[in-house]
This record gives sequence, C-alpha cells and structure tokens, in this order.
Amino acid sequence: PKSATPGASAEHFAPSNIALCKYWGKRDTELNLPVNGSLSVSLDHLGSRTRVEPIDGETDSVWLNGTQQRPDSRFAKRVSAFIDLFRIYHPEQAFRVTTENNIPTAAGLASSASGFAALTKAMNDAFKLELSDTELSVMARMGSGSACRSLFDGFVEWQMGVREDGMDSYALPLEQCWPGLCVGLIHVDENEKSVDSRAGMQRTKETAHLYQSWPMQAAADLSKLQQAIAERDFALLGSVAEQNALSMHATMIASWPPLLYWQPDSVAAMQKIWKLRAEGLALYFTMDAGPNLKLLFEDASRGAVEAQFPGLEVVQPFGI
Ligand code: 2P0
Repeated sequence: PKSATPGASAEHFAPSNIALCKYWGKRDTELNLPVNGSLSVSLDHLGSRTRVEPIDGETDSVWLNGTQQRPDSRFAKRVSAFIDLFRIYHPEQAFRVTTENNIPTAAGLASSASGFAALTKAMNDAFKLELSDTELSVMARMGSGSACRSLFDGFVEWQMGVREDGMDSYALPLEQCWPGLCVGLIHVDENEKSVDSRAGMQRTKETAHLYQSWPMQAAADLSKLQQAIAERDFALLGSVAEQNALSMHATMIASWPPLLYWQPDSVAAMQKIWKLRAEGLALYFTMDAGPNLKLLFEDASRGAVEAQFPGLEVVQPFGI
C-alpha cells in the first residue's frame, strides 16, 4: 500500500466460488501460500456483501448475517487481524464490519472466500489505497486462501507462485466464458462442520502419506481443465472436476484422525449421478470440505437434472 487517508465507509459484493481443481494444503500457513494451483468458477449473484464503517473506540465490531460476533470469537479475531493488514498507517482506527451472506455459512459453500474478498475491496476503498486487481487478490489470499479467487467473475485460476513472500501467489480471471454452463447446489446438510478447511487441510498434509500424490494430481487436472475450457469440452471439464474432488477427499479420508465429510445422503447423491450418467445424462459433481454436492451440467440438460433433483438451486455463471 502506498498512502492512506483516514477511513471512510465502503461497501462491496464478492461472489462465492466453486473450485474445479481444489486448493488443499499450504506450504506457508502464515501467508496462505498453497501447495498447488487451483481453478474455480465464481457463482455470479451468490456471495457476500460487506460494509465497513469507521467507528470510535478501540475494538472492531463484527456483524455476520445480522448477529454481532463476540470480540473474542475466532471469526471476529480473524477479521480484525485481517483489517490490521490495511490499518498500518492508522493503527488506531476501529471499524464496524457488517457481512451478509446469501449462501449457507460453513456448509462447504466457501462463505469465507466471498466474505474476505468483499472485505478486501471494502478496505481498499475505506483507506483509498487504489490497489490493483493483483494486489487485491494477494491481500484477499491472506484473509482466506480461496478468497483470492473471489475477486473475479467467471473462470479464475489461482497461480500458486514460487516466491517465499507470496507476491506471485494470486488469482487471475481466465478470458474464456461458457454460456449455458450450470452449477447446481444440493443441500444435504447445512449444519456447521466440526473440522473447518483450514484445520482439515493442515491435518491432511501432516498425517496422510497419500497426500504426497496430491500435487501431481492437481497439476495434471489444472492443465486438463484449461484445455476443457478452451475447447468447451464438457465431458472433459466434468470428469476432471469430479476426479479432482474425489482425489482430494481420498487424501482427507487417509488422514488421522480421519476426515470424512460425507453424509449418507452425499453418497446416495453420488450413486444417483453415476447411474444417470450411465443412462446418458451429461452430469458430474464436485464437493468441498462438507457434505453438499455441487452438480455440473449444461443448460440443455437443465430440465432433466431438475426433474431428478427437486429444489435444486441452479446458477449459470455465464448466462444462457
Ligand atoms: C477450494 N477449499 O479450492 C478448497 C476445496 C475447501 C475444499 O479453499 O485456511 O477457507 O482460509 O486458506 O480458503 C477452503 O479453504 O482456507 C477451500 P484458508 P479456505 O475451494
């Protein structure tokens, strides 16, 4: 950051994102530097709206979905520590931070990604820092790794980088779009998960020998996804995303204590998808650190998919 003026109020929206090649494991836990590159698609209107207002007093006041968070809660401390990164010229300035998510919190729908991305944009305005998109992505990454991807719409690649200071570890939007691509959200279970992604990926890296093969899987999947997007090859996109998600879950299951985010309904949904696919429906899934599946299909199959999964919430990141 160059210079800064005393804080002003600011408000921004950032979309949630679903990774087709997952971020799982850090080479630096302080800076959120990933072991592997990842690639996601942003969820258009689903995400977080975050407002920051300078306030008198010594402590930040953090509100999430209408509820004030205790100052000593993990969430409020994480938000305040993140604002400290922007507060270097005005360390005394406290803020009220208000975040509204229109997605289920902590159910594998990455609300921390959209939340920290929106907060990054709001703090950039509050202190009139005029950071570039790349600098914003670096800052968002330090709040939550996947947040660096939520700065952008459409397909987004997070380049892992090689530098120790992390200045080359940020996300970039891909130029390609894919009209008609659909992401369907199945709500298996919206309860808070017991082990969050941050702890889960650390446990996996420390305890699962299987994790050693993960960087190779991710690197191969990343380049296949780039090819699938460039050639608009849906079978390739779907199959690579599904295998990548299941490979990540294999490393989780091989951790100790084991990390199995699946519920019986998650497995039932997988079996159903595999059966439908065998019958000719072009339908694939991905999953994050939670029990909910995200379906991948194209607009031409939307009617058939919705008939099989009543109540499905469908997002078309690039329109029809
Ligand atoms: C992803 N996940 O690529 C992967 C797939 C969850 C499973 O990025 O510790 O909340 O804040 O950097 O970003 C969720 O991890 O972790 C995540 P931190 P984050 O979407």
